[in-house]
Amino acid sequence: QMDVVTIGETMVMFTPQTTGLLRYAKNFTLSYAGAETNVAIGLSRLGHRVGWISQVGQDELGESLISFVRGEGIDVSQVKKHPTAPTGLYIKEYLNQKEVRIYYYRHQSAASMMDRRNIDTDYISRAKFLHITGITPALSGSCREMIFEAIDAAKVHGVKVVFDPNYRAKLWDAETAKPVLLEIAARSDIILPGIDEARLLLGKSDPEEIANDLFHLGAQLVVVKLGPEGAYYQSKKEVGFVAGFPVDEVVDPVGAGDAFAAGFLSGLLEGLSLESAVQRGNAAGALVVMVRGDYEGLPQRETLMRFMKASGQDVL
Ligand code: KDG
Repeated sequence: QMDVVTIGETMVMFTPQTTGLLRYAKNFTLSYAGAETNVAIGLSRLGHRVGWISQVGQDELGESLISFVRGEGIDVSQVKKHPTAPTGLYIKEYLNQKEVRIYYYRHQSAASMMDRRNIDTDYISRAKFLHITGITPALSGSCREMIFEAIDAAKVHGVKVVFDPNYRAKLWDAETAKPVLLEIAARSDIILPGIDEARLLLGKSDPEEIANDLFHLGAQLVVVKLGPEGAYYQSKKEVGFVAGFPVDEVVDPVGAGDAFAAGFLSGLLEGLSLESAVQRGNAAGALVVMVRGDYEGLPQRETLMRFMKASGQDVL
């Protein structure tokens, strides 16, 4: 029995220890980057059982990646090793204090070689939620097919599909992405778009109109993430808005959406009201942006509860 199963590529990330053009960087810190494992780590730290479907290279960095994810308490039994394609890399460049550029070295990576055969229906059927993002279908045609296969497997077994559109402009252009992301949205139960992504996908900026459009496609629950302001939610029965938590200083905004998904799903798994689940998502998001790194700030349960209590905001 599993609470959440997620699918996607996680890369080994190299972060330079100095600012300036990457060409001059000599010392790097090794870490890991992947939206889906960020969500998985967030859930695991909050005490939920999570599994990750993926593929790494048969190489040292692949071993490092698997150890890391396993170390966060995530089931890695569905992570395969590709005999020839390498583990994908993600390199950051800090041009100055404010400007960051990123470089992917993931074209034809081991994970991008995933296909339908990476999906074990039985494994997915044991979860309550299947979490997917719009990054995986951008990796390759076979990854796209795999995502639809996974969604079908979930649907057959009554596993709820949670979709974060996570549009990545470096992987595909908006015209190519749009129909694919909308097709996935149409097969998802819960959709968690950021406001900018929703604008890109639907051409609308009003959260209520966005949610209505996604309901027409077939969603049952939509949360539009509004950044530091908070999040708007809508189900068949309820609508509402939950304000974000005040943050001392935004050190690194990356990973906020993933933290939100982890906090929110954690709330749903525990049977909280929609409003409280959204609030828990907001709290996890706030905690992540106060720490440098994509997943480092993801809270343990005690940290999350303490932060919510100390915020001065009513705990819903
Ligand atoms: O959501 C944060 C991710 O963007 C980051 O961890 C890297 O998954 C990643 C990607 O593909 O850009």
